[in-house]
Amino acid sequence: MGLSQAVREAADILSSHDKITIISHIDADGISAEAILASALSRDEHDVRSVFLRQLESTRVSEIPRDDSLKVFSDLGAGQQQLLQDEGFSEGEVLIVDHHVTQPCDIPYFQVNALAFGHNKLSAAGLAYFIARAIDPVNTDLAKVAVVGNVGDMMAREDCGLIGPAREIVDDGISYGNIICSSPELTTYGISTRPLHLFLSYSDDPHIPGISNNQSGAIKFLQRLGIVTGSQKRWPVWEDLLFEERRLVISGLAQQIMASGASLDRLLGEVYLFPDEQTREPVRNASEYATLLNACGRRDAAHTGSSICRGDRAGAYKEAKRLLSHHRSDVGNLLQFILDTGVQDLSHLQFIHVGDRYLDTIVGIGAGMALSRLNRNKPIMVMCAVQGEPTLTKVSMRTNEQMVQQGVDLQLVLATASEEIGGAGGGHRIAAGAYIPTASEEVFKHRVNRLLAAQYAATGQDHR
Ligand SMILES: [Mn+2]
Repeated sequence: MGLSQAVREAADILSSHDKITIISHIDADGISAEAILASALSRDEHDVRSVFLRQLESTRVSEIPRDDSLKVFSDLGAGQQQLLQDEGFSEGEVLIVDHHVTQPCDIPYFQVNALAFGHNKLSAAGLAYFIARAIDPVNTDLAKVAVVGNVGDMMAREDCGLIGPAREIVDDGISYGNIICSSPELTTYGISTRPLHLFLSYSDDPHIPGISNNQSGAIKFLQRLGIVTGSQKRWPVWEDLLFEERRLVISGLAQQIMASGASLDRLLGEVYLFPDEQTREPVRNASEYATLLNACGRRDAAHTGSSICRGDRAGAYKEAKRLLSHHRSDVGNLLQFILDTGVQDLSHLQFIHVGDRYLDTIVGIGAGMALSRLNRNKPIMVMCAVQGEPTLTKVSMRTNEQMVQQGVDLQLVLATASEEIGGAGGGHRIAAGAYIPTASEEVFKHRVNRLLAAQYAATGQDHR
């Protein structure tokens, strides 16, 4: 069976059920996937309810209603099929729409899994979109939400744009008229809302000498090009600049990067803009939209994020922006804490434990931001306490594209090291997380350090 056949079959299963419960993940991809499925099904007059879960685990199963509805697991489920079986979910009441590694199980639950068809750059929201489109082509307006989910799950990161089936979704949105693909465009985060000098100074993939993490350097650079004056009352955002001004900035940045001998590869790519949204709003482009959804999900407000995906630009949107500003200030405080406290250095790892000061759902973001301001040649690991789980420690790791090219694979490191001590972990090569027993923290970090050393050694690129 190919992807399109699985999608067709899933659409038929959905169409044949009146009552449907969607169980989805709380991140941007999970929220987008849920919103797409729920929109398509409501339009088709099904009775739909949704439950959002941070993780599908035994302590959370009670949140899934035990009734005669079809249970659609989206952005989760593939890796927890044994649990579904143990909990007594029958084959006929389950549909899995996921893109995570599948777990073998006796009951052959029907799943549409991107990985199973060889697509590792297609997220759950992308699959949900194809299913929605198969239910009714009228749902092509939802391509926009699917692009947000894919970008939120970093599907565009490695290739500086979406590829394969995910790129087909972009084309649907372009034809429908609610997506503009801007290319070649700066891939830096924050084109719609970030004041220009901050936008440039936060840009660190690739690292731009004299500008990345250097606000005054970024301001001087912009003044030198005549883009801003010294007495700026209101900072423009990237989207405000004229085409010629953008070209001037891009060639200036390219010169700085080339002068340092670094590669220009990741500077430019495809950026997805939404012309039906107001300028200077986070929903104006895919990556800021995804951040808004993540801020909702991380603060127990996934339903608010879903309302936004379904078009709310009033109450839910206002609430989400409030959550986003809290989220930003928490992340800022966390970053400052890491920089002020300093990291411990192991041979192949920089490490810090932030205790119970911050939400465990934001430490990964803090780790990513800290990495570019610390040693950019060693992966960073941040540990923190988990609220309400005194015996559990959350681990977040981040690295960068350069280290990935040298053989670093954080998903493999964390999955291996956590499994050995009875924890669980996974993610991507560049960003991964794990939950481990608090009692094993010391052993764990040294084990991770050794695994990283082995990865560098295997490619002969040990940097020490
Ligand atoms: Mn996902």
